[in-house]
Amino acid sequence: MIYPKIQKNHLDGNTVNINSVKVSGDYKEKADNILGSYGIDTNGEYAVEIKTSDTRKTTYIEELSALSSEKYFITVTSEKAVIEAATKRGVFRAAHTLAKLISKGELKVGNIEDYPMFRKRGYIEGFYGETWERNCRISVMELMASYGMNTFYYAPKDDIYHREKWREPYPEKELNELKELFEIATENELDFHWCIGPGLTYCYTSDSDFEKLIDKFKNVYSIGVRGFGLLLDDIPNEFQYEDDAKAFDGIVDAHIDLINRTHAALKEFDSSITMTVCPTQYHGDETEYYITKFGNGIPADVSLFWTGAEICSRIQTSREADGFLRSTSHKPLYWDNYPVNDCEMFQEMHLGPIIGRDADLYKHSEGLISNVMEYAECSKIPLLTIADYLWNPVSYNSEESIKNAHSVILGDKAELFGYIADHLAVSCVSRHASVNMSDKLSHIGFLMSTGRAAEAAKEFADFNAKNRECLEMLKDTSVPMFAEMQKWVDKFAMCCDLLDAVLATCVYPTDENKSTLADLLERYNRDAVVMTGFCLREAAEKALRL
Ligand code: LTM
Repeated sequence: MIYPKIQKNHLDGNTVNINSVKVSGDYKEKADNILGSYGIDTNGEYAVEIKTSDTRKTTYIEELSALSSEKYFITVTSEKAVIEAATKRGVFRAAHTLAKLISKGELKVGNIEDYPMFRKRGYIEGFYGETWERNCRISVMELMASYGMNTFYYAPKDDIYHREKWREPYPEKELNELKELFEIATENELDFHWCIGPGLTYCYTSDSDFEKLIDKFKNVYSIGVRGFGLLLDDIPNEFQYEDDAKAFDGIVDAHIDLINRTHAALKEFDSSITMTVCPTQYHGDETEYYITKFGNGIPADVSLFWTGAEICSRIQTSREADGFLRSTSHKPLYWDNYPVNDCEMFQEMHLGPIIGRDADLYKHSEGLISNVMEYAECSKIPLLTIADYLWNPVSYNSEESIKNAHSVILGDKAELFGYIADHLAVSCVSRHASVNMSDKLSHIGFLMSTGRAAEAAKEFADFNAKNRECLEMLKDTSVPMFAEMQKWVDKFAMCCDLLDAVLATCVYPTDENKSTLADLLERYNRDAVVMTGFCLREAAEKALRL
């Protein structure tokens, strides 16, 4: 099985065993690069023909009653594979699919018809905290593009030129860095949206501020960017300047005025510019005064971010999305605050799969953009599941998807990684974690209660030996993801020590063992880093009937 799941996979003939290809046709160079990046020799024998034609067949998606530039077909015979798509983006998607099938040995005679269900599928660097480094940014972009995402929003709260120093143009060095990022996104078929958050100090009646805002957009336009975002989240709800308070009835009127003027100025400058906005009320009840007035007051072609019923929403439903459309005259573009773990969530590591989003949300929303964690490598795990969901939400299976994500990121380390990943799933989407450990302890408890104490002790010891093996692996900070996780690794070490102490106290209930256990327990509980999704000591002691 390859991910994201193919919509219509009829590769049901004989397996085509190849490890080299010869590409011809449209976008040959692009396809060669993609196939080469999977280690496939592109100077080989097996022919791959690429044909592009913009027809109903290559663009129309029945389920959406809409056209898509990302649809593609692959027809496979024992002699050759033919890719058909309307655009370069379609060829890009097809080449990744073909490469994954070849490298997994899953290329078979037959055909594929594939297309995404959500229109906008992507992620936003929109968190508070240290901004991602260049290499992390590139690596996440390349990975997510190869799993079908098509959108990237640049909005790091800690980029001073995005928020605090919004009035200042990017200095040359920072502008060049942004340009490189834009170009890498574009090469990877990701639509790049640069966002600004001026609301901390913006004066809505100041001509000078408006001019500076438009100049800043032009500053970023100069490097090629055409997607722009104006974010009004996490700013004062009240006017900060007397002139503003006199000029507008309320803050929402000032925001509507700002967006309309900005939209008009940008469109006049270049009609191909697209605009996204984040309102100040970006979550909650979609019928409230602010969001209703805001949505109806801004142009119809402006995309409107919405985080759902909560800032970090457990669920996103089609019913709520419809309500949002009725109230605001806009389909929501979900700014989904998962897996982000900033602010008060900073002790949690969000490694679980995305869940709780309706399978038919693609019909009721403009798309979904996931706000990522400060930890770029770790973010890849949940992001891969989000990419799967967004491409094919109807066939999405969170358990399969997370298993695949572990194997994509960690390869042969994936199985052992499961011992810590079991715990790192507590988040807004799920309070449910430590499932494997809890099952294991229940089974040990069962052995104890049926008089098999020695067996129970052995199972307990074996289990913790595996936890320790995982712990040793995690100490290798040359693995980028493990380097980011050290705070949680330290807590996991305490967890292993605690389990061993429970076992020792159970087998030899000496005063010394009891005191060690008490000390460890005190340390474990004092440390606020979130690890086990239940009371570890109680569960372990219960299992061993201490
Ligand atoms: O969610 C939005 C629109 N804004 C901020 C984000 O920047 C932040 O990362 C998340 C999570 O703390 N919450 C917000 O309110």
